[in-house]
This record gives sequence, structure tokens and C-alpha cells, in this order.
Amino acid sequence: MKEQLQALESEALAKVETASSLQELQGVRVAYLGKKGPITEVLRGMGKLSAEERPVIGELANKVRGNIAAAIDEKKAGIEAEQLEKQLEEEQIDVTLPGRPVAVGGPHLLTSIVEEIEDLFIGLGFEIREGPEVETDYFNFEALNLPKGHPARDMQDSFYITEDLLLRTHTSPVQARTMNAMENKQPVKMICPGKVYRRDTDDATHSHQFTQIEGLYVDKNVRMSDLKGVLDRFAKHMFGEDREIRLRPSFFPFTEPSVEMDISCKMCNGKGCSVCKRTGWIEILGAGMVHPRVLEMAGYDPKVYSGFAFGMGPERIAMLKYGVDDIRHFYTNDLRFLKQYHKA
Ligand code: 2NM
Repeated sequence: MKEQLQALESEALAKVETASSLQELQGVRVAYLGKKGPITEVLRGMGKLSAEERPVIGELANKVRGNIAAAIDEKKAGIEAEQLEKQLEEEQIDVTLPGRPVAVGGPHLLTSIVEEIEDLFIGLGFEIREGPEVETDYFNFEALNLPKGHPARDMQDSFYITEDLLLRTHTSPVQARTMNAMENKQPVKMICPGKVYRRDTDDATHSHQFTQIEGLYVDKNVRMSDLKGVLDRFAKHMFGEDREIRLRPSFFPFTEPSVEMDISCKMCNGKGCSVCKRTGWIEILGAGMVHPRVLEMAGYDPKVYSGFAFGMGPERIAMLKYGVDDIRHFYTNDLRFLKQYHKA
């Protein structure tokens, strides 16, 4: 019986040694140490042994069982450690690899242009004011010297909501509102950027919705030369210090006198090319001295106060500055266009 136990032990230990997986090892445990295993059988047959033999064999059987169990545990720990090692190896992260690039958005070209213009005028002491896009007939037209029956008030040209409400056709109502709200009729120095709406058929140079920036400076002794100085600074800031401006007489109902401003063409340096249509000059904005009727309606005495005003379209400015050939690019949001003008 002693030999039988020793043979069982070496047989089991050999199987433990060659086991290569946890399942295989569990099979060895069940086969040798299980309830139906050979060691249990030996112990069960001990009753037939003599009194002297019984403790010797009992002790040996327990020892063999303990040795096999210990070997299985040791092998199990080994296999588990090996598996962990393999897993760690496979899941290794190379922290020295370069990171994945993160897609970063940026301001729209039109936003950049508007902010660039705002920054310049803030530097010149202008405040930025905004107002409603749904305007009353009074502030959009009447207060700007566009009385009922004026051709610019044609129903066909504006988006009317009711008889008295419409989508503003320019941002000047913000200026009329600002002057109106001044309690003690202090000086006003402001620009108003924002969306405006006109009933136009969209094409390369027309849009039913576009952006305007209008400026207004009302104080005592504001002169045409002040307007010219401010506009000259604006032109050089946006298009380069080597640009020149010229003012041509024009007409707007809300200014008198009225002018249109050109800048010398950057493409040909004033010599004449296809961009400036051979004239050497490019029209940039309209301006003038605020009409006395407009000042009066807003509560400013035109004998005491005078003012200049101007209006421009940032889309047009951006198109000239960056060579954009179709105003619809600003709204169709073709990613190729957006990315082309995406800085940083
Ligand atoms: C322009 C051209 C000339 C203008 C006038 C006013 C106001 F409210 F003060 F009367 N705001 N903007 C103005 C003057 C706008 O746009 C081409």
C-alpha cells in the first residue's frame, strides 16, 4: 500500500508538472484528490489494515495528499502569473507615441472681419451698440428721414411682419434709438454691427440677409474732416497703410451732404485693373453728415449739435480683402470655404 501511494504521488506530480492550463490542472485535482479519486479509496480501505500499519499509512496518505495539493497550488500560481504577464505585455500602452490631433474650430471669416472692425473703432473711442432685428416702421424709416411714400420704403423691398413691424433693412434704427434714449442729449459715439434683411434675389453679390456696421458720432463741432480722418484710419487699418481714400458726392436720405468712399485699388496700386474696373478705385462704404431732420427727431438741436455717420457691409469688405467671389459663401457653410479661412 505504501508503494501504491508513492506511485500515485509521483504520477500526480508529473501530471501537475506538465499541465499547461488552469482547466487541465483542475482535471488533475479532481482525478487524484476528488471524492472518487485513488487516495480517497486508499483511505477508505484502511479498515482492513493492522493496528500498527494504520497510522503509518494514514500519515503517508495525508502527506501524499498534501504534497499533491501544494504542487497544484504552486503550479496554479505559476500559470496565473504567466497569464497576467502575457496580458500586460499585450495591453501595453506606449506613452511616447504622439497624441491624436484634436480638431479645433475657429471663428467664421465674417466674425473675424466684424471683430477686427469693432476693435479698430473701440480704439477710436466708439461704443458698440446692438438693437432688435424686428423693428418698427418709425425707427427703421420715419426717424431716419424716410417718410411715408418714400421710394426706399417700397413694400417690395422689405420683409414686413405687420403693417408697422418689419425685419430691419439697415442697422441705423439702432442709432436712432440710441440718440432717442439719451436723457440729457450727451454726445454719442457708437457703431452698430448686426444682421439686416432685404427682399432681394440671392446671387453672387446680393443676399436677402447680410451684415452691416454703421457708425455715428454726434457732438458739438463734429465736421466732415472728422469723418474723413476716421474713414482714412479705417481704410488703412483694413487694407494696408499704403491705401488712399477719396470721397465722392452721393445721396442718402439720412445724411446731408452724403458721400461714397473709395479706396485705391490694392491689386494695381491705382493704375487700373479688372478688380477696380480700370478706375484704380474701389467703392467701400457710404457716409455723410447726419441730416438735421434726423438729429431733430432724436431730440438733438441741429443748431448746437452736428454729427457724421457711415455704413458698410462686412461681407463686401471681406470679399475685397480676401478675394471671395460670391457672397453666398458666407452662409452656405461649405467646409472647404470655412477651412480655407480658418486661422490657427
Ligand atoms: C450709410 C450711409 C450714410 C447712417 C446714418 C445714420 C443715422 F442713424 F445716424 F442717421 N446711421 N447710418 C448712414 C449714413 C449709413 O450706409 C451706407
